[in-house]
Amino acid sequence: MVIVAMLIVALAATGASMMLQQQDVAIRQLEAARDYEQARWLLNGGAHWARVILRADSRSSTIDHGGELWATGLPPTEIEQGNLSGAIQDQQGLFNLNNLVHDGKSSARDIDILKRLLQVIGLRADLAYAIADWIDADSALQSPEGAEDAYYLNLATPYRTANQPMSAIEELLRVRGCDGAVLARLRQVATVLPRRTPVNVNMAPPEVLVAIVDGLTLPEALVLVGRRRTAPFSGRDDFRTRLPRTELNVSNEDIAVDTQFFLVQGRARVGKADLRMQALVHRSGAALPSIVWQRMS
Ligand SMILES: [Ca+2]
Ligand SMILES: [Ca+2]
Repeated sequence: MVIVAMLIVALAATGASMMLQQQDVAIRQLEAARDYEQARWLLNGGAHWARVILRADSRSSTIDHGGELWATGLPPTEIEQGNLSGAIQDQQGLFNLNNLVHDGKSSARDIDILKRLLQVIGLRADLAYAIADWIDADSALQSPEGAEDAYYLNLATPYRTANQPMSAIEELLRVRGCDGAVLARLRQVATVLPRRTPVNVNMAPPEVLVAIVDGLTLPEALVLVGRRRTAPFSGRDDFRTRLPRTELNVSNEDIAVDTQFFLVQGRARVGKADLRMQALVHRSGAALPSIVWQRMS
């Protein structure tokens, strides 16, 4: 009788503790979901805020440079139960890899720009051919260093050439000769945008200036970058006249002093949720910039 009573008490105790445990998990799951939702809500608000700032900028200036309000970023800001931080990054100081191909055809002039860029950052210049082949619509090699289906279909894990504009710079990892180290280096000077873009000479790192102005040296580019801090380039002609030597020239279609594509990055920490957001936004005229794509992770 005593043993039976003890068994009943033990079972009841186990059942009760199990119930309590399940309730605890459910509450924690609810809390985590609530934190996640709040973080997501904050990041969406942050993306909207960034677009409003960019619209205000377009109404107050016709050029874009690193000294403007949008470029200052949002340092980690305390909010209820967490913090929010973010930044708006210009994308047109970078070389747009999709510029390599116009209407499906490789552009020799843009391949030369990328070759100079690869060289100045210490990578093999002939990678440019494989990248152009990856994007151009045809299956003909740009040069023996290029790569099309014949190369990729012979790999241990075969795949086909994209033969279309890149949608993310990480695609480089599939291109012949590109690995994680190459991608990390190229990220600092190159990007992938949905259409052809000129380089904003007010935002370009010195290496990109060297690439677009044939013959410009890296020390000369560093001087230009130093001077534009106090006196940003007001137009294409201003940039051209401030080049250090008269024989240096650059095509109008390769340069700009303003930016239309920006990357908005944000991070929200609420309770146990730690969420990051990236969005590519396109600003055209004085309208609220549109979101080209947005990712949360
Ligand atoms: Ca501006
Ligand atoms: Ca191709």
